[in-house]
Amino acid sequence: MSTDDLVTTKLRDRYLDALIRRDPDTTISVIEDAIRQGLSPVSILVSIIGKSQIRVGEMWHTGDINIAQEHLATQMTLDVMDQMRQRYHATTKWGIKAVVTCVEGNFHYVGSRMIADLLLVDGWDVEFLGADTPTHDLVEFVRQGHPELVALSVSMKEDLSTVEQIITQLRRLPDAPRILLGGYGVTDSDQVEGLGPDGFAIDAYSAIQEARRLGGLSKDPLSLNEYLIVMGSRVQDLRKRRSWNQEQLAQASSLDRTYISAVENGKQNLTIGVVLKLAEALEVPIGQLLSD
Ligand code: B12
Repeated sequence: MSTDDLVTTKLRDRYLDALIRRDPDTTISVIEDAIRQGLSPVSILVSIIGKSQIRVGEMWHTGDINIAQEHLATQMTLDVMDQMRQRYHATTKWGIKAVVTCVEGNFHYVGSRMIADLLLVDGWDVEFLGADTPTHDLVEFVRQGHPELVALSVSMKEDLSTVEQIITQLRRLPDAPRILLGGYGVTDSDQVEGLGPDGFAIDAYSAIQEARRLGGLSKDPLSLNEYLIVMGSRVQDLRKRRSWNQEQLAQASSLDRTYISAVENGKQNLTIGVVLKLAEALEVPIGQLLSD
């Protein structure tokens, strides 16, 4: 196991343990540790929170915990995800709208909340409808709101006929959106293709890539310019959290103030040496400035 995997496994064990012990403070501090150690939002959501939720659900399915304990754990996780939403902000707004929802009959909404959150961080305008949205109401909602993308979450194979109905009805709309399908219930690509969505993804990593492709955005996670904008806003955010002005950061990092200003505006192509200086001055691991 690599050091990274080991770090993630330890954090996940602590997170799951806190869920089962009903200890919300520890769930939050585990995620803060994960952020400090430079894990990206998608890794935290999928590898720590998502996998723990799967374990909690399995414990309910096998009768090791009851529904009240499962509900509390899920609620604690949603609280943690709320906090993550406050923390991560999109650096670029694309002006493209996505509606994210579970199909009618599907109550497994944590995964779709993750997709909605990752799209938000990626710069989409997102309307998250949550669990069990009736097909008729969803189609009407889309007709009125004109989103460019509808992301449908399917957790059970039994829901596939509902998906077929939704796709058929959405296709009939004058301003039909692109349709992205995903979730635990749609792992068989042949079956999915038969339903005719525009895109399909089995995990959160590829979900955002697929959404970008359908939205006509660059397929690469970030171009160099976008990356510099992201890094610049991270530097600015960290500086402001210390209540420093640009001059103070310039002094702490032995750089020029005009240089700091260019960095924060995403106008400066940085060397690794400069990133190191900034990370040291801001007292964060270098990965927190660099990671995608
Ligand atoms: C937790 C859980 C529950 C909880 C849900 C709590 C909640 N509020 O979410 C409760 C206890 C309520 C529950 C109920 C039931 N469950 Co349940 N549940 C699970 C479990 C263990 C984990 C689900 C979860 O939270 N995963 C964590 C999230 C983060 O993962 P995820 O949902 O897969 O999402 C990820 C990806 O799939 C993807 N993704 C998700 N949505 C989307 C959307 C798009 C567009 C894209 C691109 C990607 C994407 O990205 C996410 C992040 O990586 C799964 C098993 C499993 N391994 O998934 C069974 C499972 C889904 N449940 C199952 C069943 C059978 C049921 C019940 C029928 C049980 C019963 N007898 O009542 C009910 C049905 C409720 C309903 N009508 O929906 C079965 C479904 C099997 C099938 N028929 O296909 C599963 C697979 C368990 C099993 N192996 O039997 N369940």
